[in-house]
Amino acid sequence: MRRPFCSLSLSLLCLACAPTQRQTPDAGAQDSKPQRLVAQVVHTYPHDPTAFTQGLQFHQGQLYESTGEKGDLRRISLDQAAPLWKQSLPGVFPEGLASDGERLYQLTWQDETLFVWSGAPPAQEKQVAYPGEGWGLCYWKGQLVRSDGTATLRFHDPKDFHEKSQVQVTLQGAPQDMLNELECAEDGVYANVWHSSTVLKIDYATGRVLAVIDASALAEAVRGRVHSFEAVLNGIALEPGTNRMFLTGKLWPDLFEVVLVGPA
Ligand code: DDQ
Ligand code: CA
Repeated sequence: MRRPFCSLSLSLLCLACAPTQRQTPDAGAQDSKPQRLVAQVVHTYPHDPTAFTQGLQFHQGQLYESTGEKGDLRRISLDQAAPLWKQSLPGVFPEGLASDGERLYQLTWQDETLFVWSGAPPAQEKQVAYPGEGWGLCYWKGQLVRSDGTATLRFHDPKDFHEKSQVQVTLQGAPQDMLNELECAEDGVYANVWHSSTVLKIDYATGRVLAVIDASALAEAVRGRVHSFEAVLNGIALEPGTNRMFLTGKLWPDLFEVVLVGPA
């Protein structure tokens, strides 16, 4: 819902307003068609097949993973499946993981607790309570972007995690829910669609889906080596500097480096 009151110049009074819902005037059925891309595997690396991947994130030159179910934060490498370091988080179900370069931010699914980590190895600096579910998380231009299983992306202030604004994700006018792991890129946010082999690339400002990425070759590559209905594509990380893209899945034995190409 748009809040006309907030768009008035009475900005002081607007401090009390709920998060702003951003919309473009022409959002709707006339949305331009998204790009159709395919994720092609260029390298295959080992991944711990017991890791219920909920977040994949480069931080200070290292690769980190948040795992759900049993739950931990771990530092991993492309050379081996076993984590190089990990800290268990008993009693919670960890989810999305983001880095602002200085800290790691880790969501929980239904525990309404955000873990904030700093230092190397990371130490828990604080926990922040928030309402609702936590699915995916990434950091973009001073804000943490959160998915919660709905078609809404929420933008939070990293300082106290209060929600500043939100945007609805649409594909040619149709809301897209089940957005799970996220990765913030310069020109859009990548989102895994839960229980699918599809990754969406979404415009930050309008929520429009810019690209639909078919990552089914990856699910195909692990087929026969995963044994759970919940072993689905989840985990996207872009390497700062090189911009290499890595994708994996929950309980998958492989972590893939991919390139995105147009369909043949
Ligand atoms: N979420 O990632 C979609 C937010 C939550 C997934 C929870 C899946 C059920 C966990 C049961 C564990 C079975 C191995
Ligand atoms: Ca990520």
